[in-house]
Amino acid sequence: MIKTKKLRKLFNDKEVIYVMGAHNGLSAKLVEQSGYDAVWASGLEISASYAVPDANILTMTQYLEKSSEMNEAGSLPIVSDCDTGYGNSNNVIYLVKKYESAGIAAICLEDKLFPKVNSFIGGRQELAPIAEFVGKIMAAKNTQRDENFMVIARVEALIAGWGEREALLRAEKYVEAGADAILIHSKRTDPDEIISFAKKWDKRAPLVVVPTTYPSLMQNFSDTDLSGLGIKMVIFANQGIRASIKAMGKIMSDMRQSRGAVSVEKEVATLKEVFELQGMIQMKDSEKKFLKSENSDFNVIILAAGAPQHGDDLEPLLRDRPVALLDINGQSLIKRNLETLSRFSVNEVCVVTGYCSEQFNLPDATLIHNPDYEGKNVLHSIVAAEEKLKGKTLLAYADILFDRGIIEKLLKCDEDIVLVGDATFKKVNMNNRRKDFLVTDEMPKITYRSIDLNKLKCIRKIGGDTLPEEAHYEFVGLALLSDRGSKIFKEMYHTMAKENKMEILNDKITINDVFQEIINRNIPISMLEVNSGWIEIQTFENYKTACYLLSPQTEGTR
Ligand code: SPV
Ligand code: MG
Repeated sequence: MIKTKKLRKLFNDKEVIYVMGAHNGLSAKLVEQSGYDAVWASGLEISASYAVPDANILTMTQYLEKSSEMNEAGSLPIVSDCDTGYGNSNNVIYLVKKYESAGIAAICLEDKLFPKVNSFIGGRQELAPIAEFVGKIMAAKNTQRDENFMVIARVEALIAGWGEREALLRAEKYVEAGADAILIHSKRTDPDEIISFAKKWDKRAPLVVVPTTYPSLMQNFSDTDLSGLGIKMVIFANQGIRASIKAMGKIMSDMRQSRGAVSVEKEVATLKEVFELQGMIQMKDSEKKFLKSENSDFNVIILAAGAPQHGDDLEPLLRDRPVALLDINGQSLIKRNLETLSRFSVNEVCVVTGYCSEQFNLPDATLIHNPDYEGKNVLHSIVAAEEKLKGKTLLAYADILFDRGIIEKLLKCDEDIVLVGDATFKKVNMNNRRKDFLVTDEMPKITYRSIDLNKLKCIRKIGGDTLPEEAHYEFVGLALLSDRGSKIFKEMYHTMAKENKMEILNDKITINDVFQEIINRNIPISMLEVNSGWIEIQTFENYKTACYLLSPQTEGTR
């Protein structure tokens, strides 16, 4: 609902409208969260937030900017304190146009002389002639386009010491000029003059009060009592900024005195609360929907269920943890990969766990437990996470560490199924290493130095009985499937299981069999050639290399 209408409805429907002062988007948000009906864009708070006096030092544009900021921060209507209107009736005409088009629900104009000073400052409290102020109210009402936009006339006669008669006379004239409500202000420490005024005023127009100096009004009068007196709106004008000044000052000086050695965590808002207030959570959601790039919008499935195989020389290190949780210089293998992936716009990371699954603690990932992992191959884990294999999906083995560059290159591929292959396996010691060999339509020409690694190869054969001598590449354990590729892959293993009259889950079919069958049925599978950017952790030697390559000293020299 448009905010002018919202405020008008509150005037019609609510016994008493509760309004809290604020000075920026953040404080306005807190007002809303605390359950108020509207926000008072307080002149005192806004000027204090600039560390300048509440005496028309700031310009209308500065006040308006803050009102707009508060308006945009939430769904509450804004009642803007516009002081005297920043000049004469000409300024008021301009002001109403600007405030109305900014979506402000109501303005409040006070009958003092420009430049005003805050009502609680002794001395200069000069009232404008009645006629002049009546002219401003008429100008405001004549300018507004939305019938629900409200103009509140603020009577300062009690503040200036001109007495109740003058206050009543002024209120009368302002309502005749079209004011929608009267703000009767008082600096007394008891509510007596407000009560007396209200009784004599006798509900000729709704009253607004600001009980800064007379909080006993709120202690001694219920909403029904206030309503009976014609008091429709209560504004707590400045307590918010006063609370923050005190709290900020205390924390800042406590921290300075203790050199930050004392934790103030319990006394300050959590970062999560700050992020929520500034809309970071919504921003993340919109990023998912709208922040499109070549690298955006894909899911990741990390296949981390496997147990160490008997005879692996890593076995002693993996007695109480899966390989994904192997510590590499203070951070686990999987956390390093997740950190790399966090630089991309990933929809969801799903980790399929099995062996030592209770050891996984990855708040940013969806964990899917595959209880039946023992002795099974990775296809078994893919099936366990089948519902996640949809859209563009990156499949990653958990025993490899990859860098950002390799993922960037992979995401640039438009083909339905792309596997990452590396030809340098021929140069490294192959003891005790499991390999998935690839034969492609082209021999690798250059294995170490090249400037044209971007052309994709076409895979002819994968895994199975492929011998190292005939292999061109090894599959590194990273594959990117498009939405169509994901469907093809899923359909294929279901078809294979049906045709062979076997359960997929009985471990007879491997991931390589599925890829091979796809190729056999003339659906192309591409291969992205890399010769760096990844390492596998299958042997103790691999592990030592990873620790060496990722030690801070080595990383610094690269
Ligand atoms: C303000 O909040 O700026 C007001 C209310 O005008 S008071 O400061 O209480 O006068
Ligand atoms: Mg003010």
